[in-house]
Amino acid sequence: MAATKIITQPFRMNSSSSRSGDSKYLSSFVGGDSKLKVYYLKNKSWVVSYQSRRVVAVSSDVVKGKIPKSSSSNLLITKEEGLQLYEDMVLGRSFEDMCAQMYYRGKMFGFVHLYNGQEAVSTGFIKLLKKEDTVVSTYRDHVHALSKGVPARAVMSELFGKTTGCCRGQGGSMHMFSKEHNLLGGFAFIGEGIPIATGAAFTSKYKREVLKEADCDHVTVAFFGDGTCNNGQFFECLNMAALWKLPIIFVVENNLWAIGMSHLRATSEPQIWKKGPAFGMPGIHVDGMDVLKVREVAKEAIDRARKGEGPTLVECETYRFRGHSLADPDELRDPEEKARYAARCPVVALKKYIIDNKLATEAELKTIDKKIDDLVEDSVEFADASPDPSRSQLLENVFSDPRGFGIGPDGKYRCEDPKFTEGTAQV
Ligand SMILES: Cc1ncc(C[n+]2csc(CCOP(=O)(O)OP(=O)(O)O)c2C)c(N)n1
Ligand SMILES: [Mg+2]
Repeated sequence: MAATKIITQPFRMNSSSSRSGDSKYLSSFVGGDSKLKVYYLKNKSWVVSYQSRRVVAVSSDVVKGKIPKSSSSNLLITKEEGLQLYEDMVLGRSFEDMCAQMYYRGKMFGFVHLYNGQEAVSTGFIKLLKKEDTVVSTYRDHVHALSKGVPARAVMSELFGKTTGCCRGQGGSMHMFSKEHNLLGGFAFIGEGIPIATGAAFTSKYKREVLKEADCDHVTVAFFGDGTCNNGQFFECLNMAALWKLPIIFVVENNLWAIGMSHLRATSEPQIWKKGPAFGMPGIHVDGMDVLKVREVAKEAIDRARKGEGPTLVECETYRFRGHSLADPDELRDPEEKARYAARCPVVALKKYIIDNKLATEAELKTIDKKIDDLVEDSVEFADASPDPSRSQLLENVFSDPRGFGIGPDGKYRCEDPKFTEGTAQV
């Protein structure tokens, strides 16, 4: 029997804190081939065969090689594409800056998590999707919703808790949802969206292969953070997606922090992309502060999924420019680290690329800035002027015991009783 070690002293973990802030660890990569042992049933007995299968793992260096340096005829994006990407990223940034203002003015309730700094990931992926494709987000979801086409008015109203919000004001910041735009949330629990996304991808495959809807080539993109990758649902879903070759892209927004926990202290193998090949799918690391690199990687992953070649895991190295939520004073992170990533602002980088390559002029970009400023301002005015939900809406779309909390003995909703909310917050 093994000896039991009795720990009498407080146990201090070797926290590898010396790795904190070192982003070089993410730059190396490996790749290769592996043989897949496949068992199949033939004449009632099991037969083994070996299939050669490529397990791809690349880093952003591969993408870097594809980005032409000078010739404008050789650019990765057209003028129209460049302006579309720029507009979407400026929308994300301006909208979130406005959210901060409105939150501190008391217009929003509960936690509000902003996306500043991470825009290249949302824009790089979602702007390549069709309307029928599905996006699944996290609690940091406003910008994903905007990129997917949910109108700024509907997102802002949702944040204000108004009836004109995309969930009639019942979801709030962490629960953006739009059936019309195939945005399946918004989830407060970390990792909660990953199985939903896997299910959505399964639906597409089922429609195509079982229901014979030949034109159903829809893909799903699931976004989630580095901290979430230590959650079991991540591993379970990688397994299922690879096993069933589902049309899904798992996009890790590795901003190096999970609230106040450094990714490097929390994760035994911090190179998350390596977990793709471990499950038999490509794993890719990309510079998530560069929308053009993200877009190149996204194109390949989406194309693979659409062609029925299965899932991809993409790790985007990014950074959030604000605290975890607007309630976080953000005093834990090293100012030097913050300054290093601030210097790589994805919006500024794209603007420079567009100007340097003469895709558009400063004046053209300013016109977009102005258009977005007006749009965001309009969304606030609209949300502010919109009505609050009625009290009865509180108990709509919930499962409730008719004889219990929801409906009184008189058969009416208890919340219709003016005394219902007495002593609680005004609703
Ligand atoms: C199941 C669950 N456990 C814990 C939490 C508390 N929590 C909220 S955010 C967060 C950190 C998530 O970090 P990451 O996945 O890196 O996403 P980021 O906030 O950096 O975008 C945790 C642990 C939660 N929301 N859900
Ligand atoms: Mg994180």
